[in-house]
Amino acid sequence: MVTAYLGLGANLGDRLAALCGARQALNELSGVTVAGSSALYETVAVGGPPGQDAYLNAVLEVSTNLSAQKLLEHCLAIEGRFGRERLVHHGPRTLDIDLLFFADLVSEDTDLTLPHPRLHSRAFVLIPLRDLAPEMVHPLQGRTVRQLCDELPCNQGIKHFSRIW
Ligand code: PH2
Ligand code: MG
Ligand code: MG
Repeated sequence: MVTAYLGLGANLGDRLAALCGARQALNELSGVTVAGSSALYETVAVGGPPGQDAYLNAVLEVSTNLSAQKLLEHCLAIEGRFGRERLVHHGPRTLDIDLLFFADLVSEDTDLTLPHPRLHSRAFVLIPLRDLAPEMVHPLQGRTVRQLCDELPCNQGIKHFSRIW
């Protein structure tokens, strides 16, 4: 069994239903158990077209005996079930599920870069990740999630939304 961390985000449609539904769908996969959930955060959209609605973001910890590639395939399929369309780069989305860490695996596959290539600079990922894994060391940055959070420029539009979901 391997511990992996998944970043969830939605800024289109019923955001809370999408995040809750994604967590349930992940837990129902054979070979995947959801072992922890961060709080929910409402976050200002980073990148993409201007004027987008705010995101709900969260991070899940999963235990899995699947490969990183298989887990990614399941994540993409679940995004599809929740109506994900890929029209505009960083455009609004009903559900995004990103592989952040897969144990301490480092991979530069074109379709699966691990750790997620932007996680160390994104407050909307690091702050929920810190709820679950503050002492996890980023294998390329050589710093803990807590340290990476402390190095972020001041609060980049991240609001605590709810602990329970
Ligand atoms: N995801 C993106 C681009 N921008 N901004 C926020 N606040 N939250 C996200 O999850 C997010 C984003 C690409 O996946
Ligand atoms: Mg993403
Ligand atoms: Mg994605």
